[in-house]
Amino acid sequence: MGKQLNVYLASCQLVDTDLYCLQTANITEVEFTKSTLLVALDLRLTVIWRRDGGGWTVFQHRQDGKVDFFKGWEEYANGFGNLKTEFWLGNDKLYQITSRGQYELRVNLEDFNSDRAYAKYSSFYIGDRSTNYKLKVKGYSGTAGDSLTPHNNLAFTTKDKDNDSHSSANCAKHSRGAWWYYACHVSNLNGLYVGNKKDNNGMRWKQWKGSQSMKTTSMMIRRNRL
Ligand SMILES: [Ca+2]
Repeated sequence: MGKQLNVYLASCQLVDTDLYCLQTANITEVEFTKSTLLVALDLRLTVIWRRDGGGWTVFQHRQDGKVDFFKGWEEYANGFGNLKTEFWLGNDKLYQITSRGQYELRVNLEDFNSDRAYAKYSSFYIGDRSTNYKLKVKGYSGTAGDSLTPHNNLAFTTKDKDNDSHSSANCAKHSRGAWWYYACHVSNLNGLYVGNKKDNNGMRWKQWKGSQSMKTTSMMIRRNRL
């Protein structure tokens, strides 16, 4: 059995009916190897989602468009935004966390009619910088439909680093986001916060609402409890 790190809840907030808590370390599971402890300490402040069994570490959250997500490679590598509002945790941290074991992914979506849906993946892994943070995802279940498996095995692309398979365009520039684009996407949750409208450059999850942009999104991971 791993020891437990102390938990210090900084604050909790309700986003509609969902409870999000900000805490000072990632304590969902801790095995005291040097690397996991370093990762936990490096995260320090982590947003945890409490439903569906709890223990979900949120790495992407959007709710009102106040944080600009149309950012470049280094910002996506390091993370940006505000953990109390909107943020991207960072691709380097996603690699550090998901390389520790087998992780599952959950994507929560809400539109402007308060319709809600989710997509879960039983396996989720992000490669390191040398792979351009390549996405490995599989095992869909949920209510939103699968708009991520088509992005499996693809590198991350930002407006200043084109790793997509579109021969003549940079899909991040074209779609105003940053994602594991091919040419270009069936999901674009880091796209523009365009509000209540249909726009493929918005925060789209095609299998659920076509090109309708979302009001609220969260992407989160949890170590598989096998
Ligand atoms: Ca391209």
